[in-house]
This record gives sequence, structure tokens and C-alpha cells, in this order.
Amino acid sequence: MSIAVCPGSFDPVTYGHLDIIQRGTKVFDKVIVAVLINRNKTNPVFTIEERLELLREVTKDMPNVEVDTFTGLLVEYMHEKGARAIIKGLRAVSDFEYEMQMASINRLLDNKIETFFMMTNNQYSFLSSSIVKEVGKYGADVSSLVPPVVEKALREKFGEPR
Ligand code: COD
Repeated sequence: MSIAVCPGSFDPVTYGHLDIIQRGTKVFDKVIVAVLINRNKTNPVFTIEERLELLREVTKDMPNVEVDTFTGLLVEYMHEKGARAIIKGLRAVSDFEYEMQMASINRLLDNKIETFFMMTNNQYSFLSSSIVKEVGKYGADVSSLVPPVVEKALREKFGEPR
């Protein structure tokens, strides 16, 4: 069985993430969406539990998706899960430099693990969790950026749209 891990912060999950996850499920038998528990990342808006709950809700109709957390090195987590592929999304040239670094270090740590990059859907090329939080904080409408359940969670954090 081919198992891929789609790692990220998912603070919160957006339509951009969901598009990558969905496309991954068409290629791999199982996709594990893995939320990094990152103690260095300051001021997340959603707790790990909230992020997991939102991810589980928005992937509930995808039977070959599992939602989980990991800490430390991604390759070690992948060994635990028997996964050999990492799925990443690429939006702009600005993503490339960081992603190339990550893919190279991961290959150095384990050369049997491959990183697969998927080009963003044009529709979501500008979309990130940070943008959603920024826009949501000022009460703007985010319904075209995130699924309804995430929109509701943002409203609970930041208040009703203007
Ligand atoms: N379109 C397409 N792809 C998208 C979009 C979009 N609109 N938005 C996000 N994505 C992709 C991102 O490119 C990324 O691939 C993924 O979705 C997750 O995005 P985020 O923003 O939720 O998560 P990041 O970028 O903060 O996550 C970073 C990781 C957790 C993946 C990274 O830090 C990691 O793997 N850390 C583990 C530690 C490790 O093993 N390091 C290596 C040795 S140093």
C-alpha cells in the first residue's frame, strides 16, 4: 500500500490545502494529513485539537485520509507510519526555496523518502492560512477561501463579518 504524508501547520485548513489533499488521494492509497506540533511557532490562532477537528470534519468524505499529529523530524514520523512519500503544494517561486531545502534535508536523512510537489490550483495560488487569518481578523468574508466549518470557527475567534 502506498502511503503519503501531507505535513503542515494547518492553522487553519484552507481550500488550498484541501485541493492538495484531495489530489493526493487520487495518486496514493492513503494520505496522512499530519499537523506539526511546533513549540517554536508563536501565537497560533487555533489549538492543535481545533486544527485536528477542522481537518477531520473537512476530510470526512475522503475514506483514504487519516488526520494525525507529529513532533520532531518528519522522516522519523514517516518511519513509524511506513510512509515513503511526502506531498507538498507549491504556490509561487517564494515557496520553492524553502521546499527545496526541506526536500533536500529529508532526502539526506533518508534517501528512500521522496517529496512530491503539486502545483497549486490557479484559483488558490495566493491562498495561505496567514492570509485567511489576516482577512478574518478584520471581519471580512472568507467564504471563498475556507470551508464553511472553518469560516464558522474563524467567526467564533474573531467575530462576525462586517
Ligand atoms: N495551494 C497549494 N498548496 C498549499 C496552499 C495553496 N493555496 N496553501 C498551503 N499549501 C501547502 C504548503 O505549500 C505546504 O506544502 C502545505 O500545504 C502545508 O502548508 P502550511 O502553511 O499549513 O504548513 P507549513 O508550511 O507551516 O508546514 C511546514 C512543515 C510542517 C511541513 C515543515 O516545517 C516540516 O516538515 N517540519 C518538520 C520538521 C522536519 O522534519 N524538518 C526537516 C529537517 S530540518
